[in-house]
Amino acid sequence: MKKFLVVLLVIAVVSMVFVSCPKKSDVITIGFAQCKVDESDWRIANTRSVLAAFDVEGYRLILADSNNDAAKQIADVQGFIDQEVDYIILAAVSESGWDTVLRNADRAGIPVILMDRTITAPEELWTAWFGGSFKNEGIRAVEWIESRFAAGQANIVHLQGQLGASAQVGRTEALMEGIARNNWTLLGQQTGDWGTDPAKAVMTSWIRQFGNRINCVYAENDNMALGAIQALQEAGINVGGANGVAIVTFDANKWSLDLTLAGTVNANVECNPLLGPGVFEIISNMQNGIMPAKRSTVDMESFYWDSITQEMIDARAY
Ligand code: GYE
Repeated sequence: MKKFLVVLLVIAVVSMVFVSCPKKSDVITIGFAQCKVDESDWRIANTRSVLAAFDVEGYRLILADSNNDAAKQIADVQGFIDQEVDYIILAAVSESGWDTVLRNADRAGIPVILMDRTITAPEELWTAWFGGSFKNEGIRAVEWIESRFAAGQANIVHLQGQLGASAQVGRTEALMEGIARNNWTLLGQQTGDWGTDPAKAVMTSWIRQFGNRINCVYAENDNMALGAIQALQEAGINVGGANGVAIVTFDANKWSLDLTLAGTVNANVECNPLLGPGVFEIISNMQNGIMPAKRSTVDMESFYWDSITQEMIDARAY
C-alpha cells in the first residue's frame, strides 16, 4: 500500500511540473504560406504588408514561398504543423486540395487564417477569411464593358490568372456571365499565369489570329494587362482611350493607374493587397480570446480612364 501511495505522489508531482511549465517561449509563431512572393506587383505589396504587420515584439513570422506550386504549398503548411506554429496564414495558390492538410492543422489545434484567396475545403477547417471579393470585382469590370459596348458588339480576348486560383475563378465567372448576358464574342481565353511576358506571348498570337477584330482585353491582373498592351503597341494597334482596343484590368497598382490616367488602360478594378494589418488584428484579437468574423472583405475602388485624376493616384498607398 505504501509503495502505491509513493508512486501516486511521484505521478502527481511530475504532472504538476508539466502542466504549470510555461510555453517554451511567449513569442507567438506564425507560419505564412504565400503563393509566390514576387509573382506580381500585387503579391509583392501583399507580402510586404504581412511581413511589416508582424514585425513587432512578441511575434515571429516564418515565410514559406511556394513559387506558385500548389503541391509544395500543401507541404509548406504541413511543415508549419510539424513545427507546431501557433497560427497559419494561407494565401492559397489553388482553391482545391486543402482538406487533408487542414484536418491535420485542426487536429493539432492550429488556427488557419485564409488571406486573399478562398478555398473549397469545408469551412470548419479554417477560422477566418480576409480579402477581396473576386466575383464582385469581375462584375464591376463587366459593368464598364457594358458601358462601352452594346449587346453583341464586344469581341473579347481574356487573359486568365493562374488556373484554379480563386481570383481567377471569380473574375472569370463574372466575365462569362457578362458574355452570355450581352451576346458578346469571346475570341480567345488563356492563362497568362499572372505575368507580363507570358501574357504578351499569348496576346501576340491572338493578334496574328484575330487582328483588328479584337476590341476588348479582359486581363485578370495589371501585370498581364501590361503584356497585352506591349503586344498591341508593337503591332501598331491603337490601345485604350475612346477608340482603341479597350483594356480592362485588376489590382490598381500605382503604375497601372498612371497608364489609366494616360488613357492606355480604360478600367482598373482594385483588389487591395495591404491585408497585413487586418490579419494581424484577427490574430492579436484571438490571442485575447476574441474570435473573428468568418469572412471579412476589404473595400474595393474602381478607376476609369476618363475620370481618374493625379490626386487620386497620389493618395494611393501602393
Ligand atoms: O489580382 C494578382 C495576384 O489573389 C487578388 O493574385 C490576388 C491576385 C491578384 O497574382 O495580381
